Amino acid sequence: MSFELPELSYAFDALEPMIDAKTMEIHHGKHHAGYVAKLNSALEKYPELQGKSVEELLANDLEIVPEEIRTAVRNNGGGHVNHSLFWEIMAPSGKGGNASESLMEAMKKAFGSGEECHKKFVEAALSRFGSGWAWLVVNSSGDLEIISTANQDSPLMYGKKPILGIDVWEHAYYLKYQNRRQEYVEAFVKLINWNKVSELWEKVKS
Ligand code: MN3
Repeated sequence: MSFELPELSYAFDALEPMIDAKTMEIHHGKHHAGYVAKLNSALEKYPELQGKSVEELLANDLEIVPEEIRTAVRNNGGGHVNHSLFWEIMAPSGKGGNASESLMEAMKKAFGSGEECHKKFVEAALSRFGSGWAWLVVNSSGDLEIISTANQDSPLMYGKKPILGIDVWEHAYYLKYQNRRQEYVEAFVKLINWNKVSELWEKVKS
């Protein structure tokens, strides 16, 4: 069994004008597809790992993955799982709904308010130096936390479950925004699929 590129649930141009169709097409069809292909190729010599989920491979800093392919699985398994989540937690503008009552309560508990959570998330996305991600995760105590990771590292490697994430690699925004990461981050926030994030929260917390 090998990993597969998930289909998008919307068209490449559905997130316009915040994220342009060309960026979506290349990001999904070239970058994400590349992570999937390289992950499968890294696992070729290790049939015993091929039945594992990507979450199992990445858990505990990839402890079950042999040294020889650990970097490849870290980068490409991380790339696969990160992007799979990324596509799901965006929705065409105005269609993403709102955070559920339960998620809102958790935000208040962790950050004081929904606005403060939002602010910390944006700060994490802007302050990540170079390529990486900013995340809203559920930690091992079941509380929300904002973190950022370098490259394609997934919060799953550190025992944290992501329910929202933004890709701040330049490939995610360069065609439209060039070096203006802040404009991209502000646009992304308008695309968050809060219905989906709330659903993930329900799943992870139980
Ligand atoms: Mn990307």
